[in-house]
Amino acid sequence: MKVLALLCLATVALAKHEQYIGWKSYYLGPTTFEQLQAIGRLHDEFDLDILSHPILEREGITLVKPEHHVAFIKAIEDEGIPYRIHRDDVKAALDYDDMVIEKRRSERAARNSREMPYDSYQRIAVIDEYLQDVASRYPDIVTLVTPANTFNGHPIQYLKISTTNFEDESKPVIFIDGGIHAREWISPPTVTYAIRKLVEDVTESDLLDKFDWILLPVVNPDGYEHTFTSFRFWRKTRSTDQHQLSPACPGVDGNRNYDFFWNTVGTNPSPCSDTYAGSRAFSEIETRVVRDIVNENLHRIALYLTMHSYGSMILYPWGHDGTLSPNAFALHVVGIAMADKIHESQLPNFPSYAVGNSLLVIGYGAAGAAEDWAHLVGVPLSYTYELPGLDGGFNGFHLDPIYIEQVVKDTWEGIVVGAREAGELFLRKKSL
Ligand code: 0X9
Ligand code: ZN
Repeated sequence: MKVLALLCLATVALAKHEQYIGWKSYYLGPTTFEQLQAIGRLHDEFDLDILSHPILEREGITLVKPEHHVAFIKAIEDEGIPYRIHRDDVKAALDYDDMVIEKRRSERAARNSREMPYDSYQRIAVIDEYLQDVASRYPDIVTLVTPANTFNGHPIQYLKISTTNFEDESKPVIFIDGGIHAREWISPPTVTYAIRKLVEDVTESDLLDKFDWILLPVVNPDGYEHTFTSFRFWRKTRSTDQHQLSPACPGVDGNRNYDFFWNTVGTNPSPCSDTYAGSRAFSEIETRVVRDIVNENLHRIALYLTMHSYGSMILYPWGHDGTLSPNAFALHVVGIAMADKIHESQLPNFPSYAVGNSLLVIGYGAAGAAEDWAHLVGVPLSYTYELPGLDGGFNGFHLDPIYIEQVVKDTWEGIVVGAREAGELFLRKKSL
């Protein structure tokens, strides 16, 4: 019976991921900064889809389309960049992932639990329902906000968590968002887990008493849902009104759409590209929602974290040209403190976090990113987290679902330290 059920699931899964027939993925392990920069160039030349950014002496993973295999291999060999195959058959790997997800989903449905599960990646409906459920169970401290609907009409939802109904203006605000890049599936659960630790399973009550929180698990629900239903490696929004080619090539890269040196580096003018910046800054409703949250609370946001993956990095401004902000010392010290804390609980087989300026760590510049814009307008501590990916055990995923729970717990430890440090700096500044 069990075998029959798995066979049925496999048949359903096989109908999907047709787009990835012939795709392969490779590990790239640059050993010099020149090689790291060359990968940035090859990215444009071969339309690479970098799933996990390499850094010096640490491999990353890139997807390569069938038509570019031969020339791509020649180019990385010419550059002397060490490489090895990651997945020889990307479609088969994704089909297998689907099967496991579906199996976990049906087991969960049978258990009929109200808890947000961390044993698999969740569809947007599960996350939405969780936010609504928490808000209705804890009305004294939780407010559900639905500021807008996406291009495809899906509500964007976030929670405001406060013991003082957001009325105590002396409290610092911590704002965390996730899921702006649709395919980065480990991002939303780190935000929902923060909700759990602030509301349902409180072990750090100072964080609730001394701070107000804004938690937005999925900035880009249209794209996120698209990664489950149609296109696993979708990154952008799903708007079709940006360019005459947009109906054929929907979407804008949300992390190129902020009003920070918009469309100057690390973007591509074609709407068919994964790094298309849109027709103008804040063209997307999703980024406008984040913008409005920041602007409304600017006078007291002490810390902004935007959750991405993969690569185990904590990145800070300025990401377009690698220069440092006047607050770079604090950004670095708090970044290191968060990483150090994560390292205490992290499993030994996980890579340790690299902390630093976005461009200098990743090796490519990108303008229009959320972390830079938030810092520009006045958020003193603003970071992009590239959450860990880990290969092994599973098939197509870069973080096997068996590690979700571990990663969300580790990340929470980093958030705790970040919030406390940011709170201290906020109070010190106010008393000056
Ligand atoms: O390229 C991005 O948007 C981020 N990496 S990802 O793989 N998640 O797409 C990095 C953003 C780094 N921040 C800045 N460039 N400011
Ligand atoms: Zn991302």
